[in-house]
Amino acid sequence: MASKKKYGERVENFSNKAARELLSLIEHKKTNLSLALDVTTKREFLEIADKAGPYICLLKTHVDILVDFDQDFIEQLKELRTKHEFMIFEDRKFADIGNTVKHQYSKGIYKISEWADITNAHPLPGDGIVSGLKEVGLVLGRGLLLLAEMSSKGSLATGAYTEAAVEMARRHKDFVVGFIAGRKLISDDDKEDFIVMSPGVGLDVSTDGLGQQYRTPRNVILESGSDIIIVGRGIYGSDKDVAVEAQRYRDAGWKAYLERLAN
Ligand code: S5P
Repeated sequence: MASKKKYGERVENFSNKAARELLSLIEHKKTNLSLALDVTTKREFLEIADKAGPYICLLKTHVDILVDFDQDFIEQLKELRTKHEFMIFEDRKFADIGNTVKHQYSKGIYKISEWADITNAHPLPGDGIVSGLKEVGLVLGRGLLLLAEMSSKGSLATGAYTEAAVEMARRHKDFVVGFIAGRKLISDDDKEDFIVMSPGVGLDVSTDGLGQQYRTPRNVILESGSDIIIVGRGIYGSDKDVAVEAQRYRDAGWKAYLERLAN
């Protein structure tokens, strides 16, 4: 069952700083849209982020695809974050043992923990991955999502694997704030709450030729009980007016949420 609670009412369900901030932001900005900005140059990235900024709650990055990544990119990203009031989610998909991911999260050239409010990890290696990331991120007020399901065709993250991801999250509620999944994974319960973010959202096409599978905001938010729609090429793809499309997805996501509350 989808949650009937407003985003703002769910803040108290979380001790995690990033989760509390995100739910408050969604409530007051009235958007459950996350932009997945997978472009490969700083210039394109910053231009699109500036145009879409007013309509999103969360900007999802893949900083390792930028050909000209540098510290200036991070400074400009932070400026946009303040200007438009969105949070940042580095979609790093950590997948190694705790000791390794700890370094990957805080060190190297990207120093993800310094600027990303939220990041994510595959539960595949077991609890150590969460413990390692938590050692770095919790004191900084960061939050983690576990990839409990994937939107791509043939994904192996199903059934018992997905259930094990939920159990893992339950053991680390201070740091794991939710899931990447196509649907709400736990039944409504006043005592526990997780934020579900769903990628593979598009209004115009159903696939991308490389295994991605698209569903509509209505399907994801209203019918499947997810909380945040993650949209990429549907907004910045070729011939798209970024501001117009961002507004269109923002409106569709919010309408589906309002319908869910009213149902
Ligand atoms: O299962 C997943 C998980 C993620 S995080 N499927 C996904 O597509 N993603 C990410 O969402 C993917 O890495 C990409 O950044 C975004 C979808 O982009 P789009 O252009 O297909 O909307």
